Amino acid sequence: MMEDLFPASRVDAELAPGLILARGFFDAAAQKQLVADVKALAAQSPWYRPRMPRSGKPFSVQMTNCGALGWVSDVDGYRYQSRHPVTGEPWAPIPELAMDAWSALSSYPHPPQACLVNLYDAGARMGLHQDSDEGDFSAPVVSISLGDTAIFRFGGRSRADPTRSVKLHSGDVVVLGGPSRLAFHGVDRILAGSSSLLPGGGRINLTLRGVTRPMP
Ligand SMILES: O=C(O)CCC(=O)C(=O)O
Ligand SMILES: [Mn+2]
Repeated sequence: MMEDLFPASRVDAELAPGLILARGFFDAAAQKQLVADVKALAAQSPWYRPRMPRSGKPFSVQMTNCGALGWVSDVDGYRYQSRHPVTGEPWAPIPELAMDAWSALSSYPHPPQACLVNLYDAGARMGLHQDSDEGDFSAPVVSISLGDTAIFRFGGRSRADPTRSVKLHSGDVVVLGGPSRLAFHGVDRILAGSSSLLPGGGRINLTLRGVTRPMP
């Protein structure tokens, strides 16, 4: 399949109105620190494999969360909750470096309430979807890539809108805000062996979000 890929450059690019790609936002040292942070948070809030609503089909990605609220999916549907679905414990705090990316890139005056952490192995993918389970869309979504390169697909606010793809490398950060807050997006595939950041390969994605309307 032909992929309409943006060239990799280290400058911030507006891929669509409100859809910003901050290439190489995290340098190698920061990426290593974030991996250590994710390892630590996963010791408190372990990886688990969510299931699709209704069908109960397992996701190809493993997930955990950090922050006040975590996004979960099971046969009953998608929702945010303050406790890990398997352990019943509160989620671990959001790593400081992830908070830094939010502060630098979100242009939003409130901290994130949720951070979903996705773990992709070489065969994992994420279908085209909108991030629309939040009760309020005024905060952008800030999404951090670590490890193997992902082919990230994005389109418009309607599933039928045309899509384009871009490679997300380790250290890149994507912001879905403004007119692109509800843009469809997904991960078509992971380029196995493209990064040596994670022992054993694979990719980690941290997705920071606001969930409820902030108090005035
Ligand atoms: O892994 C990514 O880059 C995107 C993840 C995503 O869209 C999500 O978890 O909602
Ligand atoms: Mn998403």
